[in-house]
Amino acid sequence: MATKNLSEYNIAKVPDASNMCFGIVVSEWNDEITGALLDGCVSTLEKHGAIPENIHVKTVPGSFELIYGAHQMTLNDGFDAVIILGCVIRGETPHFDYICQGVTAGIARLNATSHTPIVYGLLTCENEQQAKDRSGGRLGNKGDECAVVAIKMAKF
Ligand code: DLZ
Repeated sequence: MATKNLSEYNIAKVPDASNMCFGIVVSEWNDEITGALLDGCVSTLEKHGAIPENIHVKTVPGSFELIYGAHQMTLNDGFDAVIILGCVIRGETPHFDYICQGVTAGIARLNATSHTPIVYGLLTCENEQQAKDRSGGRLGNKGDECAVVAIKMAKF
């Protein structure tokens, strides 16, 4: 059983983000979950000094479109890091596996080829409860974790 709290981190190891600019692409599918991921992500970026004008949020219909959205953001030289936020929940067909594999491979490829780091905030869950647990519930918020990673990678 998972125990790691996604919102816990060593605050002393997070650089100041006041001069950094972030792009966030968030999926509308499972929007209750992705909205909570976005809230966590933005508030953690701001907690570390990022100013709201330097946090640019764009939505895409589903997680598969996160690849295109992230790619477009990396073409804009203004971002120090790009974060993708999405949630895929297993259904009755193998669609879940194709989406998870497609997004993961697409974002990994982009990350290796783009000069802007991309942070992978895709929840891949067996059911809605697992998604709730990781978007501000029992296991913290993946959005918080992504914000901290984005700041560290922007500094990198
Ligand atoms: C089609 C689909 C399904 C079944 N499930 C999800 C999901 O759980 N999470 C998600 O973000 N998107 C889902 N989608 C939509 C696909 O990501 C994509 O938007 C469509 O296949 C159109 O390209």
